[in-house]
Amino acid sequence: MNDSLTIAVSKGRIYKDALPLLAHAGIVPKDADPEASRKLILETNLPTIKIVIIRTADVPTFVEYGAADLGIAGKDVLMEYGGEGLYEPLDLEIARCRLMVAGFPSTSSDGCRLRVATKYVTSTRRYYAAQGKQVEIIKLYGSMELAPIVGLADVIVDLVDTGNTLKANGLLPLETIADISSRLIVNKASMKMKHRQVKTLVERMAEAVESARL
Ligand code: PRT
Ligand code: MG
Repeated sequence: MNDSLTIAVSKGRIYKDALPLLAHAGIVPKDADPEASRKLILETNLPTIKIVIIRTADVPTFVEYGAADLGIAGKDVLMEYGGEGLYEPLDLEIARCRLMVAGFPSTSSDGCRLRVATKYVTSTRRYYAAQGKQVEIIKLYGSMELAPIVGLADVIVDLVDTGNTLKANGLLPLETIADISSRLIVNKASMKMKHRQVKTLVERMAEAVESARL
């Protein structure tokens, strides 16, 4: 049986924050900087472990379909992806932020349906539905902050960390939908077929999270 493991990670902040945890688990990529090397498959110091570099939103897809055994993805991405196709055994406590409703200080929909611009369509619909509110959701792929300014939407739903991006555009955080951090996810078949390797890796990553907390 094939005893190698492939781990899917997105470049950018998740990769950067995941490196120390992976190192603690004994995994060190040979090309430490995917931004510089442009490689999509990174060999590591361990011949049985490789890392594939993919877009954040594609990580759950790669893992669900078994193109990667494990992955690291933001809870925001996992909530949007949904489904029962993955295991999520560990909160890595990295790349933390909040999924928030934001807008101008005195936002009201004047009795009309609230218009919400976001790339998080599923989470947004679920959030308002839980309050019994029907809203009009406008799907955007970026620059959400612009939407209330140009009158495209009343509010936005987006990730907020320091709040500086909102502030720079005259917007305020209004409501928190969810606290976000990145999670280790595992393909269901790999969890069975490569149980020993996966379990060892999850345990080591859990130790790394624990010691990062101290
Ligand atoms: O950039 P790309 O299109 O490739 O994909 P991506 O934007 O999804 O990747 P990346 O690396 O930007 O984000 C990956 C993951 O990091 C997200 O899925 C989150 O789980 C997590 N994360 C943590 C964040 C932030 N913090 C964050 N602040 N992702 C994005 N932001 C953005 C936010 O969208 C807003 O534009 O930063 C801005 C707000 O930051 P503040 O500090 O100004 O509030
Ligand atoms: Mg980005």
